[in-house]
Amino acid sequence: MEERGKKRGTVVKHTGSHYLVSPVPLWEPTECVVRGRLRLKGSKTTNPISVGDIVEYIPGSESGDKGVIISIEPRKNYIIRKSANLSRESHIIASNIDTAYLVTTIDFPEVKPAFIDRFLVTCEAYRVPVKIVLNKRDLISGESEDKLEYFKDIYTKAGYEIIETSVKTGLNIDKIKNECMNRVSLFSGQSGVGKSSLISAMDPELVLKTADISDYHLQGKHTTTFYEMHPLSSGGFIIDTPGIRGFGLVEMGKEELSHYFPEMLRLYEECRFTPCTHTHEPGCRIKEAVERGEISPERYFSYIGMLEEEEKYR
Ligand SMILES: Nc1nc2c(ncn2[C@@H]2O[C@H](COP(=O)(O)OP(=O)(O)OP(=O)(O)O)[C@@H](O)[C@H]2O)c(=O)[nH]1
Ligand SMILES: [Mg+2]
Ligand SMILES: [Zn+2]
Repeated sequence: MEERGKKRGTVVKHTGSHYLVSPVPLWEPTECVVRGRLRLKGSKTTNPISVGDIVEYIPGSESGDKGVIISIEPRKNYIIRKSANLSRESHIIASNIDTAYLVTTIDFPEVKPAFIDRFLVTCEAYRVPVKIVLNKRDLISGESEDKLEYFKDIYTKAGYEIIETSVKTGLNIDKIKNECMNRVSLFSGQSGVGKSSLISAMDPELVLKTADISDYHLQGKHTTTFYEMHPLSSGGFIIDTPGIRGFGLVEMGKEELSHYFPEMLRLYEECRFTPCTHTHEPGCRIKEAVERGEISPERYFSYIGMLEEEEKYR
């Protein structure tokens, strides 16, 4: 096939049937399909191409033909998950990310540690720098203040930065906005935590669809339905994503898993036997650290949960 008029661009939206590609940093999205041969090469993922991918493409014609994506450049990093633990198929959330912001809340909705930890482990495994955004700070009072302090203690001890935000009061919106300048940032997390609201608050030119969480289930309603990159008027690009229902880990070796818990990796060399799974081995430094409170028991339980899952499903 002739490759005349070939361009290099970034995938900025995935709608299921087609992609929008823009020659970023220029913002000129054009609709593209994937060349058949390329599709076949895509291994076990439901989407061989994701938002954030840098591709070569032949733009569409004036007469209305769609453009064609002809190749993908190797990824700097990406975030991948399984929709369910038993599922064989995995899904790439986004690729080539400078910072992933894992948006979460204490209440409304309540986000489970298993979800947070699987997301964080995946970021470590696929080399994605990640920060935790604790949104809806304005809703936290009374008993929830204790839950917040507890949460902060767990994740700062683990080595993660936590940014408390509120779209309602504007808390730390400017801080995130400044951080996102001239970079590619991903906003991900469960439905209803306020990803689209945060992005809209950062840039008055972006008005993304948002919706109240349901009164009955106190869960989000999956308002954002596409993976989409938006240009910030202050420079840089932000990827908004649909709320994630279940975050299943993509296969990892049992020995490898603890390397993706930064607080465990730090002590790994001090275990008497290596490789050590930090479960039954004598002289395990990690277990000692949990007993002494240097590693939070919640994170250790999460680790054990993932380890057992690896055994069950592989
Ligand atoms: N009180 C309060 N409400 C917020 C805050 N941020 C977002 N919300 C509300 O939370 C609800 C859900 O916000 P969205 O931005 O749609 O959430 P999302 O994470 O994009 O959800 P999905 O697109 O479904 O994944 C909306 O009613 C927002 O107005 C906040 O900081 N404080
Ligand atoms: Mg949304
Ligand atoms: Zn050990």
